[in-house]
Amino acid sequence: DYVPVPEDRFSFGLWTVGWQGRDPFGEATRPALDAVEAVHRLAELGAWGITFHDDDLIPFGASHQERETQLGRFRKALAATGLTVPMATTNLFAHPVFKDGAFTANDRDVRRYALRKTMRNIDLAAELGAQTYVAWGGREGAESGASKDIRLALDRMKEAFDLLGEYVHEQGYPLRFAVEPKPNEPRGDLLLPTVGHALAFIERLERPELFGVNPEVGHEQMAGLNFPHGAAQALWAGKLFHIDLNGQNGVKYDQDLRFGAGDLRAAFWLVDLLETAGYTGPRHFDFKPPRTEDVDGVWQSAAGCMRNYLILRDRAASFRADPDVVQALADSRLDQLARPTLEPDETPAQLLADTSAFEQFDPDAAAERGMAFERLDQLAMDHLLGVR
Ligand code: 3MF
Ligand code: MG
Ligand code: MG
Ligand code: MG
Repeated sequence: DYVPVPEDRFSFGLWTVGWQGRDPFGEATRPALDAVEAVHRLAELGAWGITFHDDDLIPFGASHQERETQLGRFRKALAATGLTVPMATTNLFAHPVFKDGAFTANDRDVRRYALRKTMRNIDLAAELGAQTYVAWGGREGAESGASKDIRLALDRMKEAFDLLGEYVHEQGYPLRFAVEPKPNEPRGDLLLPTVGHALAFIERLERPELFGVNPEVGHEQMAGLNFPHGAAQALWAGKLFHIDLNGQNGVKYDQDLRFGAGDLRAAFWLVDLLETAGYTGPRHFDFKPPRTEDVDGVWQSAAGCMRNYLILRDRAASFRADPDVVQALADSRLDQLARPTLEPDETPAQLLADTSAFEQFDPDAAAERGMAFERLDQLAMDHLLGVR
């Protein structure tokens, strides 16, 4: 049971299973993973898609011939396995040229280069059938105050996304962008640090309809935020274009644990949300198999991401189907929350004229009503822990 199939729409970044375990304090603990092998292994495990940064697939600085050879091998592996490329993204953080950012680097020539690097990979993404282009600004940020004028940097960020939106529109690519927020790491402070910042920024773009968000579980949790709430607000805004699933233990460095590790309750509520809110996008894992793992451990970790999602999907469905839960939801008056506060077309004057809303309303009596949330939450815990 809990065996993933392509219909589950699970996808993995090439950089996730391919992470060699290099961290700021230590060298790689694992050999490099060939993209072709990654495609075959992921397909065998039941995944549906693979995603990549340009440089994950084609080494930075590769010649035209090397690029074509590698793309040919990759395409062949995709065709042989049926694995799809639902999303692609640009590496605008690894090469030292991006040490002060890409779209918001102080150096103008670096910004122009970053745009060209991105456009080149957008062409490839479109050619491989991707529907989403993720943009994580890993080096867009600062360590000190005067080094970055944040308002000007946001002007430059808008300029970049407007240009890319225009490009995709002109080319007629069926691609939408998903901006990935992160509060810090590798920069001391990053621009567009949370889902909320990104959503507000998107509305200032020239083609906002082409832009949504790609929230990552651990990134919001690094900021101490409630990830299911952030994902829900993105859904509410029609902006959850993509999602990075992983695990994180609270406010610390970006742990990128396999999905289900870390804050398990948040994972449960997230799966409950995605499965009940009509999210049809990829279930994309952006995790790092810990550097303690050998190659077998990498695939155990990848399989665990999908298995945990499927277990949580099952647990969330059993929670929603339980008649005691249905009753508990009513006791907690979720049905009332679903009801508009005003009557249809009710005006301010009509509300002012409704004495039951104020003059006759008894706040003390209303305050005495318990919300019964603890019983409801314990039912959720029972389902999550598998005892119901
Ligand atoms: C960093 C990330 C990134 C993005 C990736 C896709 C390397 O914390 O999460 O992964 O997800 O660049 O845009
Ligand atoms: Mg991340
Ligand atoms: Mg992360
Ligand atoms: Mg990510």
